[in-house]
Amino acid sequence: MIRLFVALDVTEEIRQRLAGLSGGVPGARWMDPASLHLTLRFIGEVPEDQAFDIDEALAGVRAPPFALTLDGVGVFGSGRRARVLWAGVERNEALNHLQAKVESALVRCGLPAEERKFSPHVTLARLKDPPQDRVARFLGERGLFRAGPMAVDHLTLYRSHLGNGGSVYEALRAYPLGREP
Ligand code: 3AM
Repeated sequence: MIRLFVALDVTEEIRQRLAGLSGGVPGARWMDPASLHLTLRFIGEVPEDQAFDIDEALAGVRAPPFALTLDGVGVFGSGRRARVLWAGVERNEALNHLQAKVESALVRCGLPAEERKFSPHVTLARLKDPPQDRVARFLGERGLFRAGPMAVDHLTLYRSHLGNGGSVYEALRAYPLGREP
């Protein structure tokens, strides 16, 4: 079985801006800047032969390239159960369109539909029982964060290797946007 997800890569310029946000929350596990990404669809564990179908399905996604802007920071979970610090994404119809195309391509190749609403973000850090005042201060101080626009011209299929020190992400294949069939 292999654990897969589909994401947009972050350009070097934006990577550096996001890396500049790290720090200030004791116990937070900050993402390695090289691993920053925007998940479009978590796939999960699939048998390797199904990965071939997924690859083919993603290669068939037709959508134009576009640009996106990162806007603000936030947290999933609240209080002591805050789990993830993230950078948000300005409302973007092209992004929603692409996500919907990826979703329908994956459902067509046999994966169960994603039940959760798409809430685009770039994970900055994972938290475990963080000091609430420090999370609040982080959000307050970084609330005006903006970066971009960033050009999006491909999707990437990632493999996630679970490990003790956190997951390691391996880019398996990139799929350019904007090709003619
Ligand atoms: O891109 P981020 O870091 O927000 O949290 C996992 C990570 O999200 C998420 O998929 C991304 C790549 O691992 N993820 C992990 N398990 C998940 C699940 N069961 C999940 N997303 C949805 N359902």
